Amino acid sequence: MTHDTQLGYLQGVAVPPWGMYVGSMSETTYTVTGMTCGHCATSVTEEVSKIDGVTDVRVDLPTGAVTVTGSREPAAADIRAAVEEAGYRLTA
Ligand SMILES: [Cu+2]
Repeated sequence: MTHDTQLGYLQGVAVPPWGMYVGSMSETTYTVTGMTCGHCATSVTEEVSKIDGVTDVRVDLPTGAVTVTGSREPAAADIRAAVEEAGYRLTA
């Protein structure tokens, strides 16, 4: 059916809205141990957000995954220091 084919084509070429950031933004995921609740996540988010160049921090509490977005990849030592300042630890 012609209509379905055209729709499929349009979906196939759709560009995700975040595509424009590729190449200029860096996203790195770290794993933090010791976070047990929303306050923990907020503490880590606040400390990591202070790092120069960091524009966004997302914390997934169940897995401890902390995704850091920035204008460049932050130094692992900076992330580690910020996490420890908040009272938690970065794995490996
Ligand atoms: Cu907590």
